[in-house]
Amino acid sequence: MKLILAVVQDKDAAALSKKFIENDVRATKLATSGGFLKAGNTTFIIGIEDDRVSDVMEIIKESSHTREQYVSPSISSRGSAMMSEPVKVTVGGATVFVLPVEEFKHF
Ligand code: 2BA
Repeated sequence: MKLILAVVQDKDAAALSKKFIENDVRATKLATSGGFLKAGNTTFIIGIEDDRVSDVMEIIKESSHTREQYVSPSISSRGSAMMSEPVKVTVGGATVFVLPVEEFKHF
């Protein structure tokens, strides 16, 4: 068994949840925030049999879209305001980690 941690954009979370239900993929959804943009995103925790990992990865890939966002680097390292141009970053589709599961129990 594997544990998949998938960080996706909030805009993609509802469609991805729906796909998981349709495909009988059990998942837990967490409201998270990115360390860089400090904006909300969604992290799914999925416990899945080894032979279904590639199917789940494909579902995540299909449902997660790349978007461009602008960040204002407005505070300098000394904490004073700076006038600088917003910086464009490309966010997503999804950031996915696959971990081995030593033991799984469902009581
Ligand atoms: P954030 O940390 O808010 O990052 C949002 C986007 O900002 C990133 O998109 C990337 O394009 C950019 N970015 C992040 N750190 C940067 C830096 N130090 N310098 C320049 N640009 C930077 P994604 O790479 O698609 O990441 C989307 C979200 O996935 C992240 O939101 C974070 O919540 C999560 N994530 C990404 N890599 C991770 C990792 N190695 N470990 C844990 N979470 C990660």
